[in-house]
Amino acid sequence: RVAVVGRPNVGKSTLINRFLGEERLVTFDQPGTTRDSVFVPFSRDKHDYTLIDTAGVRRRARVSDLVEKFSIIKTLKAIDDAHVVIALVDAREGVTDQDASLLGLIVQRGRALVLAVNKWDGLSEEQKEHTRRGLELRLPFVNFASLHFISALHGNGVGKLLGEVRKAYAAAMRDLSTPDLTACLEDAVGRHPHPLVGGRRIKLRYAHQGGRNPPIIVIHGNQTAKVKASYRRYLINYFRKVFRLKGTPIRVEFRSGKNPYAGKRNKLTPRQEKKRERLRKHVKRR
Ligand SMILES: Nc1nc2c(ncn2[C@@H]2O[C@H](COP(=O)(O)OP(=O)(O)OP(=O)(O)O)[C@@H](O)[C@H]2O)c(=O)[nH]1
Ligand SMILES: [Mg+2]
Repeated sequence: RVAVVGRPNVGKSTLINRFLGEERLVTFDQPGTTRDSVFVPFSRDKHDYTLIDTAGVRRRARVSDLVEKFSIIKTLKAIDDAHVVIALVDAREGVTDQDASLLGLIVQRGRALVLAVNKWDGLSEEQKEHTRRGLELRLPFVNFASLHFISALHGNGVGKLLGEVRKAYAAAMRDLSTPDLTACLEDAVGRHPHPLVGGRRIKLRYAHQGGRNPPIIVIHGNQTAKVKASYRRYLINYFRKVFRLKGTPIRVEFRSGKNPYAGKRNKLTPRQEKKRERLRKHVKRR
């Protein structure tokens, strides 16, 4: 399932029509043309997709009417329902606050992402430059996604998108083995150890996969609560490079201690205490 999202009028329905090769969805030069998520089954090169056309999302503060509020909830649900999101940015408007907050949401939800700047046709060099700078300055946090400059209306650049969607999907669903992850972790730490914290070393011992879509990498060690944010980013980038995880967010979680209960006595509930007492008596009697 592939959700196409972006601000109103950015060209979401036009893009899906372009994939289909026919004018199936209503498009119109006015924001708010699509009000509800539309699921469109579609096959290309022996792969089956469900494309989800969504209502455009604008900033919450501006949303007054109720129909539109429901549209936004439906779009957020489409993001959750999708495996991969194609996010569109309007080249004529440049990168706006709404784009940044919508992309923030997609990353927060852990969705695989393909980013496309639409309406790239007939732009002046200044407009292009302005949009490029906007991407660099305002959207550095989605640099894990592949970026495309397209024209949904004329079809330029559209052909590559589905291949990138498949790659992002494969990355999001990858199985990573514990030995491979641990070797990669050792490598990363060997090259660039975590700085001492209060004169003590943080040990990162091994890593295993804790989930898919997005990949979650669980790292075990000691004092892991003190791992710095910058070091987490370093590790994420390292894993991303080694395992070629393009197009998907990656989560890294830390756990301290081999077994958090080791050496601790299990504290019983009053009920369990009573049961144990009963058992003891029973054993004594015999
Ligand atoms: N020049 C140009 N116009 C485009 C392009 N893609 C879409 N448009 C035009 O932009 C307008 C809006 O397109 P839609 O596909 O309806 O946009 P949408 O994102 O579905 O809009 P909502 O459903 O309102 O959220 C239409 O007039 C399209 O013809 C493009 O690549 N270049
Ligand atoms: Mg639409």
